[in-house]
Amino acid sequence: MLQNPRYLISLATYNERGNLPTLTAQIFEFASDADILVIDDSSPDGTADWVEEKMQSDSRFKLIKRPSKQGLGSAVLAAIDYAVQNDYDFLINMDADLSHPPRFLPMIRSKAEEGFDVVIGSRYVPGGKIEGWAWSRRLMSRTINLYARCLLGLKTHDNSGSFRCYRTSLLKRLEPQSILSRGYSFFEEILFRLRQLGGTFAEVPITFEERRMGKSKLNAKEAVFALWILLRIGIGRMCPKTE
Ligand SMILES: Nc1nc2c(ncn2[C@@H]2O[C@H](COP(=O)(O)OP(=O)(O)OP(=O)(O)O)[C@@H](O)[C@H]2O)c(=O)[nH]1
Ligand SMILES: [Mg+2]
Repeated sequence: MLQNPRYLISLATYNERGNLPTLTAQIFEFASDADILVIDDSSPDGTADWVEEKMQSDSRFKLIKRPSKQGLGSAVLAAIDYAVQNDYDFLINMDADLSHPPRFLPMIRSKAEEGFDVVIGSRYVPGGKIEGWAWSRRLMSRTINLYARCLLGLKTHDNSGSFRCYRTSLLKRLEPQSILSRGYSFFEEILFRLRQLGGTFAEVPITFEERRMGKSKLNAKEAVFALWILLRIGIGRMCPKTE
């Protein structure tokens, strides 16, 4: 077992300045020993400026500032690279819109420290909940999960949520060029790739809370593109190329 494992918590942001002060304060309430990495795509609302100011007085804040909006999946890939390069033992990813309550961090960490390589903060295991979603949004999310389970052969129940802890020793073995997704299909795809590498998975129930401030970045074009990428990966799995 790891003694005092090092945790990096990654937050991909695009116009989340209004949410970050509350979110980061809550994260440190439940995980004061962790560092927080914000991956910001030059948000027009000045999210990165707020992080830069915090970095002056608190060395636990880290920032990757990218020149343009490049997709949520690519932001998490940048966080994976940072966690591996800087020798963290675990990477925990969360959305920055307060949908992933930090009170679940201790439970997720203890499961990871039990030995699981990937711990999913799950809406779809007993005890998991979603607050604030209309039935149509619930149906869409359930359908995407079923689609991903069938196409990619995943055994876990919440494959589209991003609140997860990854063991970096497993992430090190990923070949970043093998990952096709740059957007929202990243979360299903990385589970598929890590499963191929023999990773072990656990799901702990969380309550997902709909964002109260700021706007969603998920649009129809991104959603359709995500479905297309998953279909391509699924076809590749079912019809492997023979040389
Ligand atoms: N750096 C970066 N962050 C992004 C990008 N797209 C989304 N995000 C962030 O990723 C997180 C999840 O995005 P949301 O817009 O909340 O997407 P969602 O949770 O699927 O959709 P909602 O439930 O409607 O909020 C938020 O913290 C966003 O700010 C991107 O292109 N680049
Ligand atoms: Mg959200």
